[in-house]
Formats: sequence, C-alpha cells, structure tokens
Amino acid sequence: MAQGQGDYRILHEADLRDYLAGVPGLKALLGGEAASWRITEVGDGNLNLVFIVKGARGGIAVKQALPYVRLVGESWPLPLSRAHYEYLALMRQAELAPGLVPAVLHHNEALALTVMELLEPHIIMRKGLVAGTQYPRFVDDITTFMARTLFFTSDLALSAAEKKEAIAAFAGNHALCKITEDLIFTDPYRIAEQNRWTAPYLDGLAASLRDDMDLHVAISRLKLKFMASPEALIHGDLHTGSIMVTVSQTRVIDPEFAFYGPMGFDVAAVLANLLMAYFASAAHERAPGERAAFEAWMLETVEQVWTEFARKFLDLWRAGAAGDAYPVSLFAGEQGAARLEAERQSYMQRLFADTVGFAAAKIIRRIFGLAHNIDFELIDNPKQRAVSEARAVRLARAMMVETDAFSAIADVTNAARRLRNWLPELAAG
Ligand code: SR1
Ligand code: MG
Repeated sequence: MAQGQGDYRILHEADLRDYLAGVPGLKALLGGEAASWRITEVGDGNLNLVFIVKGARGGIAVKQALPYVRLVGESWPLPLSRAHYEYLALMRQAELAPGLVPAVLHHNEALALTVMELLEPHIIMRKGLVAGTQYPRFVDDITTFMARTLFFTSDLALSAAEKKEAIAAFAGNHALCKITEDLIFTDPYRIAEQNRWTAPYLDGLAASLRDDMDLHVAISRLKLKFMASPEALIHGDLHTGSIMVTVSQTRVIDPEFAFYGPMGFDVAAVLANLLMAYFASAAHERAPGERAAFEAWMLETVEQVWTEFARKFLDLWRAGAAGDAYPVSLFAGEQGAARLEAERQSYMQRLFADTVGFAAAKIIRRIFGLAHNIDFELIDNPKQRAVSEARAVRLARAMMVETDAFSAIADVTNAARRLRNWLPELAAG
C-alpha cells in the first residue's frame, strides 16, 4: 500500500478491523473471520491509542499515534513522526537486546501505526509494584537491556561516522525531547498551568521548589546535559510504565521518546521509579509491616540495577570496544591497560553522578508536574499520599543538589531507608 502523509486517519474499531484483514500475515496470525475478532482499546498512557485484537488463533497489540497528546487533548498537537522513531528504536533494540522488546509484526508509516506481538500474561510493571509483587527476573533483564543498548550505540562501540549517522537518524524526534525538556527540567520549578500536586498538603513544598536557586542551578545543568550529550541511543522514557513483566519475563515497550542522549537518563528512569514505588509502598499496606519483604526487595533491586548495569557495561567495554573513542593504540602495554581501566572506572563514576541527578529530576516531575504515576495516585487518602511524596522529594532534592554525597548506590538506598518513616511538616488540610 502506498504510504503518503495524507493517508493518515485515526483508526476506530471498524476501520482497524478492515485494515488488519487487508494485511495477509496478520489475518493469518489472528485466524478466523475478521468479523469475529475481539478489538479492545486499552491505551492508558499519555499519548497514543493502543488496541488489543484477538482472533480464533492468536492476538496482537496495535499502537497508533494520535496527532495530539491524548492526556491533554487536541489543544496540544504532537507530530505523528514519533511512531517512526519508536519503530526505528524497537528494531535497533531488538538487534541489541533480543527477547527484551516486543516483536514488531507490521508498521505503517503513514498511519503512524505499529503492530506488535501481544504480551500476555504480562502486565505493566508499575501495576505489579503497587500490588507489592516481586519480579525475580527484572534485574538481570533490565540491566542487560540497558547495558547492551547503551554500550553498542555509543562511541565506545561505533565508528565516528556510524555514530553521527545514527544521531542524525533520530534528530527529528525533537518534539518528544521538548516534552521532556519542559515537563521534567523546567515546569516543576516555575508556575506552569499544567503543574499539579497533592494540595493543600504540598503547597509549601511546591512554592519552595520555585524559590530554591540551588535546585534551579542543578536542574538547569541536568537540562543542558539532556539537550547536549548525544552519548547513546536512549529509550528516553524508561519508567516502570514502559516495562511489561511476568515473574519470569521482562519486555521494554514504548520507546517513542528515543534519541541520542545521555545514558544516565535511562538508568535514572528505572531507579527513580523503583524509589517512588518504595516510598508509596507504606501507604499501600493494609497492615503494618505487611509489605516489609517487598520493600526490602525494592531497595535491593535499586542497588542491583546499578551494580549489575555497571558490571555488564564494563564487561562489554573490556571485551573489546571497536568504537573510535579510546583508541587501543593509545593504551598499549601494562601501563596503558592500567590507565585505561582507571579511565573506565572514572567514566562509570561520572555516569553514576548523572544517574543520581536525573533520577532526582524524574521523581520531582511526577509529584509536581503534569504527568503523575499510579504509585502515588492510587493512595486514596491525600494526606497519606502527601507524606509519601514528601519523603521522595526530600531524597530527590538531596540527590540533585548534593549529588557528590551520593558516591555509591548504597548512599541512595540508605538515605531512602532512613526516610521511610520520616514525618514531614505539611501545610494544613
Ligand atoms: C505529555 S506526555 C507526559 C509524559 O508521558 C510520557 O510517558 C512521558 O513521560 C511524558 O513526559
Ligand atoms: Mg509511554
């Protein structure tokens, strides 16, 4: 089928049924008559339509980009091209981290539509964490995904020409980057129409964010790093809502924010969202101590995500980096090997500092910005929710402004543990 820009239309159930029936491979995969296929729109993200389609033989997931931000409506237009970048990223991630992203079965550029394997019985990880479920495969899978996708798209693995071509291939995804630049790195620190928080309890904290110049300097440095550090192909939105899990499988979905950016932003997204799940956990308890084992697992997981990621990334580097950075010819002999190893360690220390700062930014945006997460939102009692959020913000502010005090991942988990029962002073309700 010819795919011109003018061919775009928002697919409703009947159009989607006809469309899928016209794609031979999909028709066969679904099986039976098209009229009998069960089609359900299940999208609960902020941007797109997502349909699950089930036939007599099998099922598929269909994602279509809308020409606007779903969460806000038509008043906020957004380019359909994000579906193209998501498709590109999914294909690249599938090569680099096989089995850790959903298989793409079909893509239509003009309709901004991608058909993927149906992940079943997987659920969105964030929902599982709210329920207090532990995921034993998660650390190994997510660290393999991050180490491999970040290392192999960086200058450590690519030639300079390959890297620049790859940056260019994603450079057009700037509208999605701009969402991040505004919603994460700017709006929570100023008056912005779309900001919201648990009022009135966090009114004082929201106001203090707007006056805190140390924080404004720190977030601005992070924003610049996000805008001007094309280190690797990053997922760009790697929170626990972009990860689907069972206890034995992990799949990373939704890379529509992908571009060449700072590696720490992806690692931070994972850590920040685990930390928020940890701080929300106390308020999801039905009896005191009920979730103690889950919370201990959460903090262990935070530690292991960093340590395993760093170990795997360094192993890939040591195994032989074919990229143009750090030319082998400059590090010959025993002395060269020792200096290169020292350099690898300082590279990881810088990456850790970036990760700590970005994780703080990710936490603050979910508490004061436009897009919140169900870890906190499902806490019905607003005062209890505000207490959990204030604990997370206290940690985040320290991580962003006193980043040097967090030189190892245990510094982060110890601080989180200390804040577990801290009682913040909240504005009166
Ligand atoms: C307007 S989009 C809001 C958020 O949803 C996505 O998942 C990204 O996190 C984005 O910042
Ligand atoms: Mg998403």
